[in-house]
Amino acid sequence: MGLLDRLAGLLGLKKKEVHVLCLGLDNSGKTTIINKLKPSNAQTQDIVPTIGFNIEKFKTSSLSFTVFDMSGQGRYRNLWEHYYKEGMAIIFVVDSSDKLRMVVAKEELETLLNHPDIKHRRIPILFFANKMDVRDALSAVKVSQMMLLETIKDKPWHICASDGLKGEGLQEGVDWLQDQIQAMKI
Ligand SMILES: Nc1nc2c(ncn2[C@@H]2O[C@H](COP(=O)(O)OP(=O)(O)O)[C@@H](O)[C@H]2O)c(=O)[nH]1
Ligand SMILES: [Mg+2]
Repeated sequence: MGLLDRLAGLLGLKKKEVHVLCLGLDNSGKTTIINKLKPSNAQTQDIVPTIGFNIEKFKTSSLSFTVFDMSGQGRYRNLWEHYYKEGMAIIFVVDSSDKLRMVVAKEELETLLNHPDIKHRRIPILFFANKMDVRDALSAVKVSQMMLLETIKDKPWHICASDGLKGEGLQEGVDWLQDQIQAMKI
């Protein structure tokens, strides 16, 4: 059973589909986290093997996920921005152990929040302060300060410390996201 089974089941009853975007820099732990979350009945869709732009897609009866790296000096930006419109919830993964690249992650977040397809929508954003197991990793509070999350006023957001390898912290995040999606009354 994946951690999302309960959420997928709940939405399946309503016959609704929710599209979740999972974003973050490469190496932040997106693939690891998503694999932990994947419901047992998930079907992997077209994994586009574009060189330098890695996108993963999978789908259950009621949830569909698109996962991609916001890296590559924006070279692939127009490819990934294409997916913003359909996103109804965002999971943004940050590597808490990589202080240098957190500045880049912060800039990518800023660009995301200012995008016309995101800016005026109340999309819930779940942040994972991932790799909390690494020595010297920043705490979720510190990550939230570095990423200037308090400046996000017009969207519900939440941050959880996570260990993608062990799966720790993921359920708390998914529970929050589930509440947000339920509140969306879709
Ligand atoms: N120590 C530690 N390593 C992690 C964690 N999550 C992912 N990793 C490792 O970080 C690397 C990048 O992970 P991956 O999921 O491929 O990142 P992606 O590029 O964002 O999809 C891999 O070697 C993972 O095993 C974590 O919570 N703690
Ligand atoms: Mg990946």
